[in-house]
Amino acid sequence: MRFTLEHTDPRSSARAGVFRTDHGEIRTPIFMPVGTVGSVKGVFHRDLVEEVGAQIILGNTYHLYLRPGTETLYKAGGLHRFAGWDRPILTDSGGFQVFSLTGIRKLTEEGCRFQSHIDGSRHLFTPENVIDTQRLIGADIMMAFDECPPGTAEYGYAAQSWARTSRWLERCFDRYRRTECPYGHHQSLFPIVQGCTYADLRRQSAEFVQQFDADGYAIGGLAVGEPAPVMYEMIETVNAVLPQDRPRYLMGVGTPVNILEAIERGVDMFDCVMPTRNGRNGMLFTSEGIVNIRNRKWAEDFSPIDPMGHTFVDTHYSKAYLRHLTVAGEMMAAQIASLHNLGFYLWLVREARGHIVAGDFAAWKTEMVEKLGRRL
Ligand code: PRF
Repeated sequence: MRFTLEHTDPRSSARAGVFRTDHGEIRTPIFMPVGTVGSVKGVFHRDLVEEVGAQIILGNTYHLYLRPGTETLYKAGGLHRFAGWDRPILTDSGGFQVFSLTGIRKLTEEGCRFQSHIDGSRHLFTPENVIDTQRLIGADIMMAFDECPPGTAEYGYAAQSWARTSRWLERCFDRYRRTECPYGHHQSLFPIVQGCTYADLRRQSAEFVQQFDADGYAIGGLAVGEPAPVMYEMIETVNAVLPQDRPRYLMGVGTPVNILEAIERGVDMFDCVMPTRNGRNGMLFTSEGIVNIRNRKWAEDFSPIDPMGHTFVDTHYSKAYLRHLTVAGEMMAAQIASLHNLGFYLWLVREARGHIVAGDFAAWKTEMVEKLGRRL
C-alpha cells in the first residue's frame, strides 16, 4: 500500500497520512505547487524545497506534450532529470487544459481533437496516448483522461459526459496495465470522479472508479463556476463513498478557505495556480488575511511583508518595497510574491496536519477561516 492513514480528526473527516512514491514521501494533507511546463513560475527548485517546503509539484501533459515534446523528455531521461527536480511529480492528463486553452476542439468517443495554442497545429488526445505521454514524462502520479464540464452543466449533459469519462477510464487503465515506466520507477494512475453538481452522478462515479483499485482517487469538475457551498456538498457526497485508505485529491482548488473546508471534509491533496498567478498580480495570502500590495496604503509601510511568514522574503523585504517593485512591473515582484504565497500555502497545510495529529483541527480551522477571509 502506498498510502498510510496516520490520524483522523475526532470531530471532522480531516485526516493526516503519508503517500509513498519512488521519489520520496508526501505527508498529507498537502498542497502541490503548479509547474505547468516543468517550472513553478518564478521560483527556483532550491527555494521550493528549502523555503517553501514543497514535497511534490505538478506538470501538465498538454503543455509538455506540445513543448518540449515527449521525444526530448525521453532523451533527457524523463521530466525529473530534465528539470532537475528529484522529488515527486504529478501530471494532469491534459483534457482540462485542452478545454481551457484551445478555442477549437472536438470531443468524440475516440478522444479530443484540438489545435495547439502555440502554433495552431492539430492534435488528438485519446485515453491511450495520454497514458503513453505521462509514462514518457515519468510522473509519479498520472491522471486519467477526463472531461470536465462547466459547473452549470445540465443534468442530461452531465450524465452523458460522466458516462464517456467512465469509458475513457477503462481505456486508460487498460493501457496503464499493458505498459510500464521507461525509467523504472512506479507510476500511480489516479481516476477522476466527475458528475458536476448532481449527487446521484457523483455517487455513481465514486462507486465506479473503485473497481480499478487505484493508489489514489481525484475529485474533478469542481471550482468550475458552481457556488462554494455546492462544491463542499459534492466533496462530502464523494468522500462518503471513496475508500478511507486511499488519498483523495481535489483538483484545481483553491483559496486558503476552500482548502481548509475540503480538508475538514476528508480531502488530502490540492493544487492550484492561485498562489503564483494571484501573486504575480499583487495579491498576497497571509495568516491575517488578504493583502493587495498594489494598494496606496502600503506605499510607506516599511514593516515586513509578513512578520509571521516562513520564507526569507517575508521578513527580508518590506511591504513598501514590494509595492514599489509591483507597481514598477519588476520581475522580482512576481518572484517575491510567488515565494511568499507558496510558503503560506505550504505552511497552512503543515499547520492543518499538525492540528489533525494533535486532535484540535476543528477549533483551529474555525478560527483560521475567520481570519483568512479578511482583507487587510
Ligand atoms: N479534471 C482534470 N484536471 C482538472 C480538473 C478536472 O476536472 C479541474 C477542476 N477543478 C482542475 N484541473 N483532469
